[in-house]
Amino acid sequence: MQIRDGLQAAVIGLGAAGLSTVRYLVARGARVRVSDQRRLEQIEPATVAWLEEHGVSLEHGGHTEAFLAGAEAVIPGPGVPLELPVLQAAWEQGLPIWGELALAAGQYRVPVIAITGSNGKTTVTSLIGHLLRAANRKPFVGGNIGTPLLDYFADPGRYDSVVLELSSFQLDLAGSFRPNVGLLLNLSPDHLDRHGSFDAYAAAKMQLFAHQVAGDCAILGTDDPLAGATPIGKEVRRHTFGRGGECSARIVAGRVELRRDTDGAEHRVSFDLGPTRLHSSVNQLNAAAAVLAVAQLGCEPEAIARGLLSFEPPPHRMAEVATIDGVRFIDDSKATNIGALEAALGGCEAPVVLIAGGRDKGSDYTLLREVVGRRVKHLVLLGEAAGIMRAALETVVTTETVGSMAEAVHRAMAAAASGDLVLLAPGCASFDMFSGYAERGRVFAEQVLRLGRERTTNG
Ligand code: UMA
Ligand code: ADP
Repeated sequence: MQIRDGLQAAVIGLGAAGLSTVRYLVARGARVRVSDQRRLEQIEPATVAWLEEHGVSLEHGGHTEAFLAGAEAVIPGPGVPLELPVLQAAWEQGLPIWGELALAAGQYRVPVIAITGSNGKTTVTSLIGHLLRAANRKPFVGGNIGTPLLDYFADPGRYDSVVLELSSFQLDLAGSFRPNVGLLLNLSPDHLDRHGSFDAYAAAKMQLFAHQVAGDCAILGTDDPLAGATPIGKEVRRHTFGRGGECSARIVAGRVELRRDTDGAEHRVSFDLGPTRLHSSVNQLNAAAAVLAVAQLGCEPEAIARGLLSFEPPPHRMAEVATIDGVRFIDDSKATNIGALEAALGGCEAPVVLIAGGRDKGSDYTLLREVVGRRVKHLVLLGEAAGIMRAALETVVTTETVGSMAEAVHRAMAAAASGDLVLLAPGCASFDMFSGYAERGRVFAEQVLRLGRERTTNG
């Protein structure tokens, strides 16, 4: 959207996205104020100095209704809960509430690929960025993956394409944003604590396609029936990926087969994932999705094949840590919802001792009964959700609850036999015990390596 010079804009939340929003608005001549729940001494002094220098007033230590006086629009950061009293007051006053995507809508002059889904977003976003670079393109890669999406506008001349990972929080307030290529990987329950219901969460994800027009492209993962059934505009090109025979990018025997039209003739190009680091069952899907997306931007098969070979998946996603006395330890700390946990177990061939639990996000763990009953020989639970997970799953598997990651690793090893897997796939957020999923994965790996050393010394 076009920002009017002098627009009175009220930004709520001064995290990475909030600060980027403030910079974006200031650069367009808006009169900006920002409010954050943190106390002044908790905010970076350099940020405070920048705000002062640019005439941005700062409310700290909480949000008041007075903050809204004279405001013409309110822009909350993606992690700011919409039921916050100050946002409720803004609704009641009839003020427009925009997310970052609503601000960015209509402003891009280069093709935009936007990726959403419950699981695989970060892997696919970084893979698409990597494949574009392998084809000598200059993509901006940002959004939920880490670099705020409005940062692109600070220096747009550096990029010839934009690749955005989008969360349901961002899509909830997306206004008329429309990607040239929208990609929905899958849909399973997540963030129900924020959205209230699965339907509301799924509706936010589907916003990705709400404003697409003729010539745009929607890419859907059809192995997931819900994602595959996403409604899209009549004129929008629909492409699919998955294991079904009709898919535009289909997975057959560890390869991605891409359907291409050259001069009106259809043929298939095949990419072997065997020699890449994308051979796990979920990463095969991710590779198919990414290949299909970059093909829409005209990337040639040779460049795609080169990019697939050199791609390193991001850490803490089904990462091998060590093998101790024949037991393989795998870190899938990023499995923070039940969909990712289910996918992780679905891809395991050996018997699994599972370490799970953490901070609950409103999930229904009984949905895991079938896959846990089939794949898990013992369940070690930790964190705040241990009690509800045990109640949901103890009829299908033996469980025990522990108080630390060190204990979890020791107990898991005691329950495992040579040839088994010990899998950390929590199915929950990490914030009850760790600063994030990365710290949780790092502590797990440290404990596994320590166990390995103990065994060597004693053995
Ligand atoms: N704050 C308030 N009042 C509130 C709540 C928060 O003032 O009621 C303030 C906090 O004090 C803090 C700031 O808001 O200063 C935090 O803002 P934020 O939660 O919007 O987070 P950012 O630091 O701006 O990071 C956001 C995304 N965070 C969320 O969506 C929760 C990051 O995704 C994203 O990488 C970043 O923008 C850049 O685009 C993280 C995430 O956890 C990785 N995403 C969720 C997920 O992947 O599951 C959706
Ligand atoms: P997101 O950004 O959506 O959280 P990530 O790429 O960070 O996705 O992966 C998150 C979790 O989901 C990890 O546990 C990973 O092993 C799992 N995962 C990755 N791709 C998929 C997929 N296509 N389907 C299901 N689970 C996946």
